[in-house]
Amino acid sequence: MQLTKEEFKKRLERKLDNYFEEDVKSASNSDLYAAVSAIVRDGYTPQWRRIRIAETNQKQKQVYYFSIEFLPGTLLKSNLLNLGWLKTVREALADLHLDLDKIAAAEPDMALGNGGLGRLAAAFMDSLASTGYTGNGNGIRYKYGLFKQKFVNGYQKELPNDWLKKEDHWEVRRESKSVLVRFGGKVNMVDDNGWMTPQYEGERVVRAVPYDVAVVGYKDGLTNTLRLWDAEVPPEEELNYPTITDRRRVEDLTSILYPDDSNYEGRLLRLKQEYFFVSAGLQSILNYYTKDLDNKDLTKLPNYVAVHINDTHPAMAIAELMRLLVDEHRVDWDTAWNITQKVMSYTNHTIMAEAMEKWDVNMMSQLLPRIMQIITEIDRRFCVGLKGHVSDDVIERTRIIKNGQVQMAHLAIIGSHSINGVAALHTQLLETKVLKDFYNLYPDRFNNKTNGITLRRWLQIANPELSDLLDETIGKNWRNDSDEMLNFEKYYHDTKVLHKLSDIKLDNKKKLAKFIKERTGIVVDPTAIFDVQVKRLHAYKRQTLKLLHILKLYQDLKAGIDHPKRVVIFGAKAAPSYVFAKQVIKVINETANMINNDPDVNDKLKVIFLEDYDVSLAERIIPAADVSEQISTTTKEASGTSNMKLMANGALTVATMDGANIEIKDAVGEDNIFSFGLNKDQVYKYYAEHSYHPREMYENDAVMKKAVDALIDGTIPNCSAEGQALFNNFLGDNEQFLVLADFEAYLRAQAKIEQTWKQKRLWEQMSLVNIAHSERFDVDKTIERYAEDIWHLKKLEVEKADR
Ligand code: C3B
Repeated sequence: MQLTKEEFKKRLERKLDNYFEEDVKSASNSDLYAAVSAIVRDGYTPQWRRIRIAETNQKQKQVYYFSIEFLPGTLLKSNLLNLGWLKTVREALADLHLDLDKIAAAEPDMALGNGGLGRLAAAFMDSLASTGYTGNGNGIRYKYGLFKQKFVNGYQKELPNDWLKKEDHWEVRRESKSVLVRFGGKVNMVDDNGWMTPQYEGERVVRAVPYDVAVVGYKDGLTNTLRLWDAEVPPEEELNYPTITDRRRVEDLTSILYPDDSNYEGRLLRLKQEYFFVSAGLQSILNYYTKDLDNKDLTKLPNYVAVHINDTHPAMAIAELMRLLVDEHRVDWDTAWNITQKVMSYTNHTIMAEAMEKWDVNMMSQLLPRIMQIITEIDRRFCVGLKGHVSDDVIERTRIIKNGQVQMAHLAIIGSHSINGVAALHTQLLETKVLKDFYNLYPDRFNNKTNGITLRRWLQIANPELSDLLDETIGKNWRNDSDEMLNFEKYYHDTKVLHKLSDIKLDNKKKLAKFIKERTGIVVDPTAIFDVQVKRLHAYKRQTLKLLHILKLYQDLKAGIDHPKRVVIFGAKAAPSYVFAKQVIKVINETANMINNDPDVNDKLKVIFLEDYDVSLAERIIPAADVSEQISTTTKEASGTSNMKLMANGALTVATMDGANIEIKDAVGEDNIFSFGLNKDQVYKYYAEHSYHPREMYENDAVMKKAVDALIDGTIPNCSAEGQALFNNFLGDNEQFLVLADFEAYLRAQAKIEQTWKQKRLWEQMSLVNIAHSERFDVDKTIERYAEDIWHLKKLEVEKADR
């Protein structure tokens, strides 16, 4: 639907008047945000409804993406862009002396995710709608999103993120779609007319109420649904929850997102959360299938429904679908298993052992007695089926229940028809190392789907100036078809375009410098190299290697050795219980404090650790980056996605050959990336031979020794304990992230960066090549591959007028 500026202004006045009895002059940004988002909602709601009707009529297959995290960030600008209204609304507001960016900043981030995994899930939602596939998100409506990070004396402090304090403007409560979820109690199997049926005793019943968020596709796209479940006391069960404490226990089920993205904690509650959203989601799918689609034949379910298990957190979906089919719909086991395997597919997002979920059999039996029975039966049949075909060792290694624990990855693999990794190297490591036994059993189930990013958010919204330059050079169609971005490479020798590119970057850096000044009081020079590392804080991501580089630069500058000006920018949250990660934050903050206040260094080097990194902050930092730090220990970063966002915004990558960095190198060519460090074979050799002896490296390399010693020789004030902890870690033979092994190569790569920086034109040319080739990581391409290879979806046919 088209919207004119005049029409928008009229609607704005009306909304402000109705909601707040305000006018445009007196309204606060928060009022204006509420009014503009209401206009947007009015814009998409009719099509949202019409598309749901079309879905029911056409009965096409739909995918349900089950994920314990979704990290969309803010939605106002994204919905405006996708409706095709962004420009009109921006201009209409400007006519009224209002700034869309300021109004949009009043929206709290929907931070229902920790990092890459949750952000990818949100990008997939946007992409499914934009490419025209019916895809639904299924997750949890956490009352508190990922914690707000504050630094106090350099230490990370975590504060609650009460994002729902103000009303959320995008969600719609759909009480009529509520379902009941059962926990605990006893289960007895009784014969009911020849069908063994569970009888529950003493269980607790919780009501799952869905809140639907519209996912507005780009331009001619669909409007899909992200369904987030909240837990309530069922009205008919009120007597069973007589006290406030009883009630709170139910509501607490959905109150917090666990801030641990590769370890898990709060075990029992986490297990409850996992079952809660999986059961609610599957029940609502079956309700839709049997009632709305009026389909009684459950053997046809795989023709209509694909359920995707995003990492192992929703893996119980396999047992829960079996329960629903066998217990509630009386489908025999073999048929139900066949249906389940065809419906389910699973993505693995990490090979870090601590992130492979395992649940205690006793805990699961108490909390989910029927599910535990079903998993036991799946495990039994798996073992029986393999007996005699493979060695007993293989069966022992691959079975689901082992040593009193339920291996969730094994359940996910055994119950799915597709298992994918998230970058070529990652998938290769799954097949040849981590899941090798399974790959031997089911080679056809394994496939790779390299991650992607939404260029709509990371270019069109976050970097409008660069987007305009693309329009002016290659034409506007790249906004619909990212392949066209490759044409940007034709401007490799175009001085005017190269200059423009550099002006745009400088402009973005000035904006970020202003923001840094407002946030931290620190003045940074926008002409310096903006060197960016933004991602969760983890030992394997090696913010520590960056720290050692900073210390080396500092020591050089103190000794009169010159370097081009550099501003190092970090954004990273550490899991609250992750002691080492928090020590790293403290040491970086104290190092930053020391350097930023040292007159000897002047403004040659600045270190800025911005608090509370989230999607909105990423949108400010990424367009202003010159250098993208992707320096994880090779084999450890499954894919990475900040690498793709930074590349699309013209930053040059310094990278180990890990995760999707390898594919970035393939795309841009060796000359347009700064690659360094151990390859995967060297890393595995260290592990296999126990031959990593960092102390020898340290003793034999004076430069390394000096940088590492700065951690303990009193150079950095106020962090002797934390400095010592890092020092001990670096020098231990069991330091599995091999930081010192890559130190020298990293310094060489950084020296090359400095030389290249001095060749302005070459830098701009490399930047241009990176932008052009970021089309390879357009999430729409990733989604097309999932839709075709895994989910077998067709696009929904919708009349233009219905969109
Ligand atoms: C992340 C991985 O660490 C990244 O390499 C990857 O790009 C993203 O997932 C998306 O695939 N990841 C995460 O954020 N949380 C986990 N629990 C596991 C992986």
